Amino acid sequence: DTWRYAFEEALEEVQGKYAQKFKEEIEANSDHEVQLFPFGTLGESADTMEQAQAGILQFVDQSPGFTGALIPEAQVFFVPYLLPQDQETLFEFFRNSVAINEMFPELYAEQGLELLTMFPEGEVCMTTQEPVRSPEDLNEVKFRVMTNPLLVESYEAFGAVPTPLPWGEVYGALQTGIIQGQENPGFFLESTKMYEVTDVITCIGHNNFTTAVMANKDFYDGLQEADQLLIQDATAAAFEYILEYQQGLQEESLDKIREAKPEMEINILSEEERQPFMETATQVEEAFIGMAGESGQEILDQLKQDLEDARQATSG
Ligand code: 6CS
Repeated sequence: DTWRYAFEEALEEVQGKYAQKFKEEIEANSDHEVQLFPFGTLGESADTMEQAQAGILQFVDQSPGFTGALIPEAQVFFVPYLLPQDQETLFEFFRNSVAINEMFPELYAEQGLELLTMFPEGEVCMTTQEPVRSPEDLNEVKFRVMTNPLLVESYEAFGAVPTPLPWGEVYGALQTGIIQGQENPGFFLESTKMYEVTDVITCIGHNNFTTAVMANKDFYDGLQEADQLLIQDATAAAFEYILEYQQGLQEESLDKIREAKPEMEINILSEEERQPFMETATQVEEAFIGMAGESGQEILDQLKQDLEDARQATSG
């Protein structure tokens, strides 16, 4: 039989690399076939999520950036400066987080989804037309964010005019000037040629792009135990593969951008310059609790504990 798996990026981008490895593992260890549907083949992220919930797709990769309405708690990944910048700590966190591995699966299950894994895709940087050295520089900048209410809060707190859009509209909206900025991890800025339609990259260390892979729950629950194990093993293998794949990827991607467009301005803000952006974290955290309630608070507390544990484990 054939299992259908959709993701939000191209085949050679991070989600695609993960999906290819998952497919390879499943097919090497069983008679099942996995058919991959990269971004654009089945619509936007909101469309593929509906298809996964309806059981038309067996697997889907959807980022919390688009899961806000469905699972408000998943917006926790948009509290700025929550995730560590240090890659070793970050990976340790994703491997062992109780919030991710035990709490989120229950919330996804309520939406008919079996959460298989979450993984990071790289530090998120802004691309804009003008340099950004402080929140004042974002004043009146129409800044595209994923369709996620907390991300809107966050960019409002950063001083911008947040404009939620699905991914497919971003390049054109920058080109025509409907928006003047957007954010994404380094590899994606390079592969989607954001440097063709913006002139400045600004990294303020506020986030790492998190994504989630899930299965339709009825499909998953209906499988024999051997097939569930097969899926779990393939998930674990692809997870380790994708972390390895990302070693050094951010720097390489920024270098490729410099090569493709030497006049691109790339600014990594100093600790001092980051300060006013960092100060928005409390306010955005409060907004998160407002949106996700008690269960959001529990997730946030656990996540902070998990981050502390990851820091301890990787220190020294
Ligand atoms: O910004 C977005 O909408 C897209 N960014 C990434 C890195 N992956 C998929 C998502 O749709």
